[in-house]
Parts: sequence; C-alpha cells; structure tokens
Amino acid sequence: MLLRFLTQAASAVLLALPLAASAAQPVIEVYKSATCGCCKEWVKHLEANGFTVKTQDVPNTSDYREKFGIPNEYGSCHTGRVNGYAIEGHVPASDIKRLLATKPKARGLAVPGMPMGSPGMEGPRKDPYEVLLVQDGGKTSVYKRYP
Ligand SMILES: [Cu+2]
Repeated sequence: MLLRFLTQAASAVLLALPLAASAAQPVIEVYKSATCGCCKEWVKHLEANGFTVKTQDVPNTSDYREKFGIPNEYGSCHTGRVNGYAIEGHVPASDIKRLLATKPKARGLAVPGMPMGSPGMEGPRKDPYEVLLVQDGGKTSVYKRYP
C-alpha cells in the first residue's frame, strides 16, 4: 500500500509518514563521523519509518562498534544502538522493526561495508547485500538477503 501511495502522491505521503509511522518506535542512538553524508541519509530513512534518532558525531566509530560487540570485520560507517541492540551500518528500518518485535538473543544487526542500494546508499546501482544477525559470540547468520 505504501509503495502505491509513494508513486501516486510522493510529497503528500512524505508529509504524512512521520505522523503515521511514529507510533511506539523507540529511540535509536547513532554514532557517526561529522563528515559522513550517507549516515545522514540513513538517519532520514529511520525517521521516515517512525524512529526517533539521536545522532552523535564521534572521532572514531570503531570505539562504539567494539563497545557494542560488533566485530570489526562487519563494520560500516556508523554504529547505532536501540533497546540494547547494536545496529551497524545501513540496516533497513523494516529489519530493525522485526528485530525489536521478535527480540532474539543477539548483539544486533549489521550490514558490513556500504552496499549500493541499501537505505542511505541509493544511487544508480543496486547491489545485492545481506543483513547479518550478530550473535552473542560474534558469529553471524543471514537475517535477510536483498537481491
Ligand atoms: Cu555509509
């Protein structure tokens, strides 16, 4: 339904969306570098999906990655935290919502690197990418695959 709206009346939906979707999504803290443009675009994606985002510019996002238990090899350009879960990189809001609804025992979600076509990385190309569930021991499993 949302997609149909977007194609028909993009501007109207963009105005209405924050109101409609703001119900009960928790605050996400986001740690990023001050100069990161795609981080800002990802934050906009979260806000458009009802999340309240508190960003903090930090000199080194890897400090937060380490603190939240996300191995560096799964690192990206920003690290977030919501309800005790780490959210690393350009993770789609729908996957964060599923994580919060199902509450698996895990450290959080990660989209390693910065795949083209992920939220905040929109461009001329769409590359396939995976959202990983990072388990408590640091192992991962595929949480969702985007073609
Ligand atoms: Cu990025």
